[in-house]
Amino acid sequence: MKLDNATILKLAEHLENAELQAHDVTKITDDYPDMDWDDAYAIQDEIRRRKEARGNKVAGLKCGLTSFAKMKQMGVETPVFGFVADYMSRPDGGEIKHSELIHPKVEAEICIVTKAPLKGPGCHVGTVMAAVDFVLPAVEIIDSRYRDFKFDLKSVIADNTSSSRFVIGGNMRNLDELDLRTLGVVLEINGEIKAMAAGAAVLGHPLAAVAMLANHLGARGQEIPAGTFIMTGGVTEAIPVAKGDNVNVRFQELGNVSFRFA
Ligand code: 0L1
Ligand code: MG
Repeated sequence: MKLDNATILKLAEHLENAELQAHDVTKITDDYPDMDWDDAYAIQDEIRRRKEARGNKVAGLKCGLTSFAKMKQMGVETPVFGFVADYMSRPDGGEIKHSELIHPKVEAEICIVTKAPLKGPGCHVGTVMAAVDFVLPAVEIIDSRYRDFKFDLKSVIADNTSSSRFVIGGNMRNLDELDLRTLGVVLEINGEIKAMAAGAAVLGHPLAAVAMLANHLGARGQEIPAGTFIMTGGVTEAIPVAKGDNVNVRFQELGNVSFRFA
């Protein structure tokens, strides 16, 4: 690690305040160009600790930048990992206050809940398949705290991978009823199709993202517990949204997820 503990704490407070007060900041690597990957995840861990100390719960884990479309959109080649907290959840069919966010974008995600722990190294799609309890659809609302969504990977990891809101659909399915690679997704805003893709857009198979997450945590002496909700990453590029927009995502076999920006 390149940053001392006091700097980790200061940067976590700085980024979490930007999230909670909905204001943007410049990317932290501008001021700390030597920070490394461990520093970035240590800042994210401190943000998680701050939320838990305030009484919030971790509601799930997320993989980000896992689709070829998103990697291209953001000019990166490596997935990142973060978490979503309970207060970020909004109901299917409900409203999200645009004024509570900086410059939100939406992305459609194939999600799972685990029924057994997953611990890397050595996890792969087959290991993950054995640990999946059920599959369900969700839409993530990302909201980078960085001005104009301009960041590098270390900055975005420290910023908890732009987590801000998520909406889970109510239709769960067993994995053996689905082929996640060919599962189609159509993202509409105000009735207009903005993006579409199939599950294979996520690293060839959405569960490959979960395997990467398990291996990433395993390298840090951690595991994915049974009963964990995991978002495998946007299948398409993320689409910016404005106040008043109606979002509807059609997931083949998994139903629709819809909500409105009020
Ligand atoms: O969930 C995501 O893919 C977000 C990753 C962070 C980068 C971004 O804000 O697009
Ligand atoms: Mg995402």
